[in-house]
Amino acid sequence: MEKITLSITGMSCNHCVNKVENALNEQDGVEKVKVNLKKGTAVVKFDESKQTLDQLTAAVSEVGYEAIPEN
Ligand SMILES: [Cu+2]
Repeated sequence: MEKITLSITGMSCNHCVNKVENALNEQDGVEKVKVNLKKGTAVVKFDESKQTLDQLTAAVSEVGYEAIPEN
């Protein structure tokens, strides 16, 4: 299991948080997602044999936000 933090640009309210959370939760192998609106981050726990960092950032940009890995 891998745990990463994404810096998310463009979130302004809880609606944005839900969109990002849902987009990440829908991805294969994603176990847990925690989005923090104030910090502008998403912490994602996922199975690295089923999911990639590139695919996760792509899923976020598909719903209209920019995701950059912090670690
Ligand atoms: Cu919003």
